Amino acid sequence: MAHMALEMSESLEERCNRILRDMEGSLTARDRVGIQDFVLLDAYTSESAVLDNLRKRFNENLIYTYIGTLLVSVNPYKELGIYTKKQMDIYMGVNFFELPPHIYALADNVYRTMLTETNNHFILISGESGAGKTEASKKILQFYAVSCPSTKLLDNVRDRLLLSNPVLEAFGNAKTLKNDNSSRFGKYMDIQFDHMGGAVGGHILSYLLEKSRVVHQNHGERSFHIFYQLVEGGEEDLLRWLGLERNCQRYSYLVQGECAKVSSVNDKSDWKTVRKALSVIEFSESNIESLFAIIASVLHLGNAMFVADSQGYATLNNSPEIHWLSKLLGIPAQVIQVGLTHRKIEARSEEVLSPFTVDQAVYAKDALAKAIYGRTFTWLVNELNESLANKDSSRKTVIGLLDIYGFEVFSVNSFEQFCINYCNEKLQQLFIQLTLKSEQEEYEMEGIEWESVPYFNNKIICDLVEEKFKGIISVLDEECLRPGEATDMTFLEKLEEKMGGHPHFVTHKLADQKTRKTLERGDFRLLHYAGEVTYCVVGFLDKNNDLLYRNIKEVMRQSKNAIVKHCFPSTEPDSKKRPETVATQFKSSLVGLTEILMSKEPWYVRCMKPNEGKQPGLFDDVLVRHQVKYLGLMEHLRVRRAGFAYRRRYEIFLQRYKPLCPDTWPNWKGTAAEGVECLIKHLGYKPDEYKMGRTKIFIRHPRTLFATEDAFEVCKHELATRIQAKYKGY
Ligand code: AD9
Ligand code: MG
Repeated sequence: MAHMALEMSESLEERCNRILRDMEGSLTARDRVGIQDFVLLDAYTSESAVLDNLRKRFNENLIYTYIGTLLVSVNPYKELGIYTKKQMDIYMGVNFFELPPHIYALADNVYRTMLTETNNHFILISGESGAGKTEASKKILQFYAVSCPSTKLLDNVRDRLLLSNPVLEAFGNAKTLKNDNSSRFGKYMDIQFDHMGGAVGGHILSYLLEKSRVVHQNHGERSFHIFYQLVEGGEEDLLRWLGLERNCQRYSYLVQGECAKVSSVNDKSDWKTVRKALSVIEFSESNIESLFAIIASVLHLGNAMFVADSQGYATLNNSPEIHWLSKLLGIPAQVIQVGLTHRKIEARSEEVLSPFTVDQAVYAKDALAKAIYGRTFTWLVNELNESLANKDSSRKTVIGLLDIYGFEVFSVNSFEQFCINYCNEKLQQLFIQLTLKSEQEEYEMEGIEWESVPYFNNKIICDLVEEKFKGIISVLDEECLRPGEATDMTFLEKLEEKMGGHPHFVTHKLADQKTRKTLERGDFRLLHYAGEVTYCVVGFLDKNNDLLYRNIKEVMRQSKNAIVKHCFPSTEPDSKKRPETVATQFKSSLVGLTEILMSKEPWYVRCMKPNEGKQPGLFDDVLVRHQVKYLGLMEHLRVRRAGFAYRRRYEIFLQRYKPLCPDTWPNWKGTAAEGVECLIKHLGYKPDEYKMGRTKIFIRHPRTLFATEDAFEVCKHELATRIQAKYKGY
């Protein structure tokens, strides 16, 4: 409030100058800590200057920098003590540029814009694997949890929103070589607010979980956290009931990567958090039991060993695993045994059981483990949504948080990386459409003089992957339609034949000419916007098909475990009708996501990785420069610098600020554009600070708008006092 009183005695111009001084800081401070908004950088067009500024700030533990309202964040890989309640209070309700850049400032600004404009927003958090996206999204959620109005009812919603995170992370995150807590699914979360700004509900959409991780992990990686949490942290009674030993090494599905223990992860205490969260979110005790029974079943399934009988067929005689599976899933042991060692085939309108070889049985077992886990994950998200749902039908506005798996390149990349990197291409495309492209188109449409900024449009790569009939996904689906004939290699041959001439596709034959790096037979390479990735085609067809034998589904349908029963409903279309392939489903879900996002106002957090070694204090110039390049920061900066930070339709601008000028208050008779002209003349806007378009006013710097907004607040306060005084006697 003292702050407010000070502002009231300041003129608009004085205020602008003060903010500008604060922003730029003294020259010495600026030398040391760099500039907090790249837009103010003198040599703003030079990549080296941007890099220098990032490095300077990183070395001073200043991980955040703006480009206008876009927030750039560099992962510090250490606790900085900047996410305290005190910090939240500092940033609450304060204009964006008056304090050092912070994720809280962005969160607060989005929130206040949503409240004043009563419209929907989303925050797109992007960056490669390990850059800090999930951490950023958690900080934003925590900020809202603390800063939004609170009542007993709202506190309940708040707790559920917050606790949905550890639960989802336990089931959907895992240690990879890039990140000890890597998101293996995409997450879009809407936080719903009522007209008073209270967080009243939420909704989560999840995207393509990497379920192959359940049965296989590369060296140095783990399966999903929940397995290790249960084995390490589960209470003695619970483990006994589940038939589990407290030793991850005992479980075949947990030791593929040979690193069940991770120093940065505390499975035991995480277990406690998850267990408590499930209760607060009000999962019933019986559902919680069923959930852990499923996790344990997957581990038992992984240990089931098939032995070949005299004819070479798989058998599973009396294994203890089958006993536990039977108990935990509530299915007779004999039924499970037959289900895992046979498939049903149709022979002359009759169904007969055909026995598996050991290899086939192992394959079917893994497919079942993946299906159970994947479907349980979907069930979990639905339950969380049930718990977060706001049943009240009054109008709400939302802030969406998008935190999806980041771009990743390993030494061997498979179908999963192909999907993840395709998803990142789509998000980059969305970013381009919403910022660079639409920004420039808007200037043109509004008749504002503008020198266009060239940028790399990655649409060409999105098309290469997703175009109907022609793209990689189409070719893959085509091959999946030729069971028995098509193989991963025929898929590759078709790609080479069809995409050979594409500038972003490198075949085996062309490898030397295009990138001067040879390719192994069985690989293809894509030149993504974020760098080149070599994909190994082995497993592409299989993972895209994601088939589960019909009779094993029927077995699961008999389960007495409530969640399994729910996940394998009897109404499920049977395998005679071909389900959509994984890649095609993923493609459609990304189209759906793009539509959701396009209907909202965008905000951006661009996360960067300072080094590959997850180390604090190490700033790798080459790595960061590469990210500056591919994240399109230079282009964004150029557009921002040359353009206008804010724009408002004349009608909206006039409606809000007309009390600030006696000529426009209370009623303006002329057109909205004339009213705005009159208003800003009165406010003393300088000619280079704004431009009048066809339908909107464009304001160059946010500080001008903020100063106007502050003047409006003061005016509102004065008006309220006058009204109060007038009606005092009544
Ligand atoms: V992935 O695409 O899901 O693999 P993210 O989500 O981008 O990736 P994440 O947020 O999980 O990365 O960050 C990786 C690790 O970096 C975290 O586990 C923290 O140890 C560390 N990190 C990230 N951001 C911060 C931060 N603001 N402060 C401190 C951080 N540490
Ligand atoms: Mg993540």
